[in-house]
Amino acid sequence: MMFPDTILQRLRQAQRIVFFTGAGVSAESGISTFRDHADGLWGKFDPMEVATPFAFAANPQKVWDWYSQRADVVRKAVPNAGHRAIAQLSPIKNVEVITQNVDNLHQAAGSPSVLELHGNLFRLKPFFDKEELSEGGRTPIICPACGGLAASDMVDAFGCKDDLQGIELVAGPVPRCPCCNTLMRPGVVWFYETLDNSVLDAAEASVIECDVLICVGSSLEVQPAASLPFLAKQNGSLIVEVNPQPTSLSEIADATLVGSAAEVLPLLMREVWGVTEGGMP
Ligand code: BV8
Repeated sequence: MMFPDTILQRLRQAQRIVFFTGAGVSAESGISTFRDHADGLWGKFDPMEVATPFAFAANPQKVWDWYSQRADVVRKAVPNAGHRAIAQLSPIKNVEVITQNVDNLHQAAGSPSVLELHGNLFRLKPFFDKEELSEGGRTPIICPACGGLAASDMVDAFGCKDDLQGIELVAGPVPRCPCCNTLMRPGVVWFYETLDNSVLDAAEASVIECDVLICVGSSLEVQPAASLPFLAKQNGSLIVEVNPQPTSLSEIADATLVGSAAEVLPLLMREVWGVTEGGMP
């Protein structure tokens, strides 16, 4: 058995279960993680050059190229047994997925409730560079197509969201909104950008109320996301960690399952809740 009886009991009785996930849950789908061992993304690229609004303002094409290459990898990826195991628990328990990942794989696996703390690769949005607009005191207005703030003399007042059809995160010149000419960017949260308050508030409420938080595949290095599992612990949740490596959470976790998401999560589902690949106990 994976757990002492006391913990097994609490897991089986739990009604509200949060899965807090990081890049490690998608590693076995062929998507690079950021910080672990040499082939992590931040071992090859400087996040300050590809994952901040300043980097995009300075060189939008370089940032767009980096993200469109990542998007190509994600488009070819499929959910692994770890994503599927989490999705299979949803029909029998109140499960919330809170992810730092931007790859849409939890949704693709069938998880019905996913909070994306750092946005989503495939949701583009307008880039608004305040400096651009302040020159010459042009009055900004909200673009009717992309919702960005655009200089009044640059907006097609008859524009609409449909005009953005076909604009995707693919290799090529950085696209612009056809109605206001604003550059488009990936809908992810970069360093030095605040998370969407409504998403963060929902995530905090969820971890405070949950009976169990299962932390899968995160180094817990990035704030404010990394504080959430600790907030759950402070509020009396049972904490289980799934990771081949120890993290700062390991010291306070009630159980640490050393191993990969695709190996451990199906075992966890079967042993604790009797859920198998077929999805039913
Ligand atoms: C912000 C973009 C306010 C999307 C990313 C304190 C409080 C507040 C802010 C800060 C603070 N201290 C510092 C900051 C600033 C900064 C920060 O946290 N910096 C850190 C690095 C020091 N935070 C921010 O800027 C955040 N915004 O706070 O706004 C503000 C405003 C202005 C000025 C200051 C503050 C925004 C953070 C979001 C950044 N965006 N990415 C994208 O391109 O993907 S971060 C990036 O890291 C990804 O989103 C990623 O999801 C995230 C976290 O990484 P992990 O998911 O944990 O992945 P990692 O590779 O690190 O670890 C993988 C783990 O998996 C490992 O443990 C490994 O052992 C394990 N593993 C490997 N294989 C497997 C496995 N596990 C299971 N199975 C396997 N097979």
